[in-house]
Amino acid sequence: MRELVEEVKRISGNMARLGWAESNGGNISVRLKPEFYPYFDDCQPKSEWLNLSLSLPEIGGERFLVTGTGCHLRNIEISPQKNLGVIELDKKGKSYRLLWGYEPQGAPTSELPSHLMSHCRMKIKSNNQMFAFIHTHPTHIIALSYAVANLDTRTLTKLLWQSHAECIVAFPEGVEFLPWMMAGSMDIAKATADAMGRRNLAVWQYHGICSGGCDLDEAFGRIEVVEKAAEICLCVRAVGGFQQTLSDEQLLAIALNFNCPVNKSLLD
Ligand code: 2HA
Ligand code: ZN
Repeated sequence: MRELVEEVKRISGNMARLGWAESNGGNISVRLKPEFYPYFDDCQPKSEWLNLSLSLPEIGGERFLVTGTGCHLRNIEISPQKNLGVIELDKKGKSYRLLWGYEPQGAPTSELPSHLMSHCRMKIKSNNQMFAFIHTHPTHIIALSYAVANLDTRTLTKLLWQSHAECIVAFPEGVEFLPWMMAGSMDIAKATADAMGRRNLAVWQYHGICSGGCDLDEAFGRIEVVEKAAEICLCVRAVGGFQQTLSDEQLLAIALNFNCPVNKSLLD
């Protein structure tokens, strides 16, 4: 468990220093593997059962390490017990209680519905291999969601694939584009979870990005590649626009070279 907390400290510190987590922006959750459960078996629950207004039987009874609402990610490395908590869902996945953390008091991130509903989909689609979910505010991908007209999943994915030759390998299934919805709402949670059933990345227009992975490094790495591509794309646009770009044939050749099952419907 200590190792996992160290990993969250390292990832959240990096997110803050990259400028992706201003103030209380961004949040992280990890679905705990059963090997971590004994660590909390002796903890007196620190709260009553609290209603989730959701029904998530697929992850009923499971435990999650989650960043706290209002917490600044940069402070996790300084005081993890204040800024992180471990929650446990009831067997039906309808309510949760706090087992550890958020000292002296606090609650999970305002984006908890997006996190938990996405964990549900990721668990099912990956046959129980995906455990990490990150939401954050990378500058360039947000800027791109203002700069390009009529964005949709296909347009955004292709633009990113063409802006950086490693993209099609990092996210061969594409990036879901979600038009603006209210942060923390059930609408954005449902749309994000649906996206996570199809892909591993979802861009929230004018706001940020969500990423899932087997572990935090994988989820974080995916965002790094998207953000790098968005930065390159904006640089190119700022100096007069694309004079040439990767062709569909070149993109497919890269995917083939790395044995990537590319979603061809996202190409012309
Ligand atoms: O406050 O990033 O989307 C944390 C957020 C909300
Ligand atoms: Zn946010």
